[in-house]
Amino acid sequence: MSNALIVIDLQNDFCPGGALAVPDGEAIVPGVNALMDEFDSVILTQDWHPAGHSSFASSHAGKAPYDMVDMPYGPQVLWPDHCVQGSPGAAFHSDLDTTRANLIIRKGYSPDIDSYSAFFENDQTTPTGLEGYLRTRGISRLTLVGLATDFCVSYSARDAARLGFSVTVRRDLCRAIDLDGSLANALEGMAANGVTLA
Ligand code: VGL
Ligand code: ZN
Repeated sequence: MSNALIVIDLQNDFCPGGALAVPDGEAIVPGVNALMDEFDSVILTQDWHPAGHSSFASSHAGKAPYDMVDMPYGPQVLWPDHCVQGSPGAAFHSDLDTTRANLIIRKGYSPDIDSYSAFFENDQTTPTGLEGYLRTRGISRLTLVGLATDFCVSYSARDAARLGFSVTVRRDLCRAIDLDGSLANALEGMAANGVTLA
């Protein structure tokens, strides 16, 4: 049974200077690069939204970033425009070692639905295909690192645990947005759902 390192959204827009900067986000890059050699497979995720995506506040008249809206699939935080397909902000941080990656999985490309998790879009049912990739390659143990702890890392970790993978989140190699207690909620939710926080 092999293991994989899943690096979540280590992209320019989530690093200082980016459109949706996660405080201290770029600080994890050297540690993430160094960890890659300990894994059979390295998988990168890339937030990849079309312009005018429904998760952008700019797509909703009268709304501002970090407001909430009700989508058909449930409540959704509205974000600044970020990770627009093909833009410099959507590119991986330039110091991230992408050469070791076996798979790059893009998410959030459907105009009407966001996708925090690397496994399912925010309706919690539309798959990204990552589960099939891991199962067909016999990968059962996952370690997650990246941005942001309380959104894409947490949603991915919980889905992975629910699907039966053995999941560890390296907290020292993640950074959080922390919106209204979202970090505490995410840590509690991951721990309660069988994710190992290391
Ligand atoms: C993320 C908000 C919007 C993340 C992505 O990578 O955690 N957060 N899109
Ligand atoms: Zn996004």
